[in-house]
Amino acid sequence: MRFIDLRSDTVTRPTPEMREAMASAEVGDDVYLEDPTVNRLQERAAEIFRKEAALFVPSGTMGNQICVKVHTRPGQEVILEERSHIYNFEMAAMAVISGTLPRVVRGRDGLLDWPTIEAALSPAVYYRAPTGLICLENTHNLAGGTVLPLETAREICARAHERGVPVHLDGARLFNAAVACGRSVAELAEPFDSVMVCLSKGLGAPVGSLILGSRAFIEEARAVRKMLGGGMRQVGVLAAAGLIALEKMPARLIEDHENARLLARGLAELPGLALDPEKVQTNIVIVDVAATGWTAAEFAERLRAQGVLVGSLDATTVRFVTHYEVSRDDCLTALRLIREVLLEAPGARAECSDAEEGDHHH
Ligand code: TLP
Repeated sequence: MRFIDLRSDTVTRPTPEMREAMASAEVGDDVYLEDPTVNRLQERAAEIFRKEAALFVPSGTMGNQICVKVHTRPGQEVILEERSHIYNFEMAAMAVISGTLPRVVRGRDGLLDWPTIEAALSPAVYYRAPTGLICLENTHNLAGGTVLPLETAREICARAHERGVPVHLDGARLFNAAVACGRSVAELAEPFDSVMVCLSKGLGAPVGSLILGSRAFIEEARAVRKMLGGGMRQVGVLAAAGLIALEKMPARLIEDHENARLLARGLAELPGLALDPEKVQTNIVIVDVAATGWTAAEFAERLRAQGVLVGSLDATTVRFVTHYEVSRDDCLTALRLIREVLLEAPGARAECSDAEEGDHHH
């Protein structure tokens, strides 16, 4: 069976063009700084993002954690959003690797603003752990791919800098944000001291992320990458795919956003599924399935049996992510299959019998 895989944009496989570029990539030992393809990728990325320097890293997680480590010292606090990836899905690395304490705050749709952050800053008294860093996420994954407005990012960074606090951007899907708000990634990255961006999500590269910042920052980051075991040798084979991801793939992300909106509008009409399709800005759709009477895992299991893969985030929510291996037709097929699957849902049956009895108190 061919699966329609909506679990994540991380599942995308390299395009034929990437495969060719990988096969013919010029390589050298990148720990000696001698891999020409890696050097080209990093220079090109620095140009595109208008930052002084860039560093190729094995994963988004390592990229984020290198940045946390370079910006902070042990015993400091890091302010981040309650549902942020760095806090939820990176194995407490900020505590283990950097000795820092997360101070989480809640943002509307995952998006923080300065007043919320200001209230969480440590007062400058000797018995409180100082705030060493603020981390933002754009797009915000668990809040449903929401886009952080550039004005908000500018204000947060300007105010944080007045207080001497650096700001890191988890921009795993910054290209999606750029497409959605009609800005360049350079503009979206500008206010931040460091940015991590993934090549292996919607951009389709098989492996790899980049971190961007000042030359001095990237020099320190390279040392931390080595410490974590992320110094790679003839990694130009991956950078070759990364270059194509960077140059060619952003232009088609708009399709993923259109497909996500199509999916969201269709899902919103199905019984038992709760979501606001108006809130879908990029390639992520998060749906509450509680009213189906199934858990998210049970719902995902039923869909799998029909050839549709989705991810369950917690007991009642599932995530759909569009990407270049899912077409508009696939989305329509998925909607049809989901509609059929929902006919079996205990919640849907309850709705029918309630309606028959004219009983609506549920
Ligand atoms: N996100 C993955 C899962 O880990 C949840 C996904 O399928 O979306 N920042 C953000 C905002 C991310 O969404 C992810 C990956 C990362 C960082 C980490 O990237 P990797 O997986 O390369 O370590």
